[in-house]
Amino acid sequence: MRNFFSGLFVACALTGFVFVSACSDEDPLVPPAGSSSSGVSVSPSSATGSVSSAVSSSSAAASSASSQAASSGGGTAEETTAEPYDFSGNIASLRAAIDPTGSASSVATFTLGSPVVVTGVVHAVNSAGKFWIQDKDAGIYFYTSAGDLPSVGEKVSMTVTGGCVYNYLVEATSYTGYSVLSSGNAVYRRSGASGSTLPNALQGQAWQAVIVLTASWNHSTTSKVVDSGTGLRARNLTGTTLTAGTYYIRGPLNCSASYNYVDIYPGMAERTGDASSSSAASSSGSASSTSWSASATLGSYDIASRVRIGSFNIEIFGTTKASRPNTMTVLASIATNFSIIAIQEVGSNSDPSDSTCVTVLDAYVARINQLLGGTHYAYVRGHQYAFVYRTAHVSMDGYALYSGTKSFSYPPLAAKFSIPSKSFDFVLLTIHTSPTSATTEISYLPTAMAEVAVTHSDPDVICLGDFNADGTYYSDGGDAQGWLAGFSPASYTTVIPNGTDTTVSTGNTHTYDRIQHSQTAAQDYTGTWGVLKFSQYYDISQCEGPSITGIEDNLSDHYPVWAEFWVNQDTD
Ligand SMILES: [Ca+2]
Ligand SMILES: [Ca+2]
Ligand SMILES: [Ca+2]
Repeated sequence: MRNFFSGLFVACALTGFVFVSACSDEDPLVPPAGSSSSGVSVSPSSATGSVSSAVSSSSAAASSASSQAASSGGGTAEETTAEPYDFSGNIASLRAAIDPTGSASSVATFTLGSPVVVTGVVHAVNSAGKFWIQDKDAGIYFYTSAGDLPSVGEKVSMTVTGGCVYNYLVEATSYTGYSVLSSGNAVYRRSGASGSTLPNALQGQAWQAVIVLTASWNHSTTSKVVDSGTGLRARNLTGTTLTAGTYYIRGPLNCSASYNYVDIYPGMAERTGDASSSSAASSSGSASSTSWSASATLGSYDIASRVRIGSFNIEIFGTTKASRPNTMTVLASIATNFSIIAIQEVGSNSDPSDSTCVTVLDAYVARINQLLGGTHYAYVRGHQYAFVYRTAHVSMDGYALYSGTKSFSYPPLAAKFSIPSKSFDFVLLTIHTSPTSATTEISYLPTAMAEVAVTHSDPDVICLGDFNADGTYYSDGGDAQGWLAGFSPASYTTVIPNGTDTTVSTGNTHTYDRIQHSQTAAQDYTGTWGVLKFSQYYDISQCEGPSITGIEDNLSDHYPVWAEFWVNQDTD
């Protein structure tokens, strides 16, 4: 049998963000609100690039040093996000033990009557013994004299023995039994939006925002307004001056009697790539806000038992779309719902240049990782396709453009994946048919699926993408039939049934986007599938587009489709 994989394929490595942390001066035990100690740091830098014939991702770590914490209070601005973490670490209980009313302005350091065991993912680090953790319910600041210096992304556990409330900020002040349970965990961040208030219970949680600086901002100068409508501010605790520009910032939500703050530690302000921000509206002082919404999710899934796989035609996903920060943020947030997401129309809706694809995908995956804090996703690509995947959830065991016996307008991309330490291994084949050739090309897919099954030595083939399998392009067999014509239920499962609306347009309900799998994967399919309709999950009001801001079409003309598979039911 001929080698199906002699075609062009380009592998890309994400050289993620590299954050250089710094040391800090010893903090005063209880710092004054609004103050910041010095610290030496190097500004965050980002580097992206590609290499041939290898897929890898560099590690990135955001962490450490500088400044104190303090203060809290009645600021305004609201959470737009959900689903921070998938575990309860008892942090809400700890907060309640320290501040039973949830509103104390000051409580002197005291020994807890009953020590509280907590578990959380570290999402910001100040200095040894001083860091922020969060679980799915709550976050809290540790302000102790302990010598432990965790890294962002570590899940830590300890028994908290003391606490205080300083200027409305609830703090754990002593603990025993510190241990690191795991590392490299994702940091899910909430974001602010206008019109509502930030309850104190959100203190200590991981936050993200956009800040526009119309002038340089020294780390020792006053806080800046992030959202003039809500009073959310930012404090530059990086130890360095940030020059005028637009930044994505991420850090713990701190507070005082007057404001909520996003504290920016070293490595946690990322320039968006704007040339300058002179046109940005100024609200107070020299900063103003742009809204950044993201981080909603479909809901968590138990990765110990399931893998969620999506497919998304990101309409003409080129450098123009990639240059729109808010649109990119939502597109990146969408990817975080999936362990693997197949992308079509990377670079072009037909034949893109490799360099454009690499540029766009580097930026896309960097943004995904930025949202999560750390390097979690990587990609492989070919032609107008990519598989963006979460490296802790799946192993990518080889990929190549299809070059089998059938001819497609845009030769599909195949990749072999497996689940570490579980039985499920499978081949993904992503396709975007040429609309005018859809009938012919869809009829070729069963053959192509069989061929990549042989090539990758696994009968479990999941074919997913924009089939154009409806409307005037294709006679799908009829909505009552449910399954896609040419894919009889005896041999294939039609995951996305006829009649499902996968298009953004309100003018049709076509089922262009599909997931078909071979029958050997029936044992692996959970029966759970869906269509991610943007507005149901994300505030898209700030998403930029060619004309009108805030419409779904600015993201794509297709919705993502997805399905979940068991990770340990596979026998072939
Ligand atoms: Ca298998
Ligand atoms: Ca529609
Ligand atoms: Ca199977």
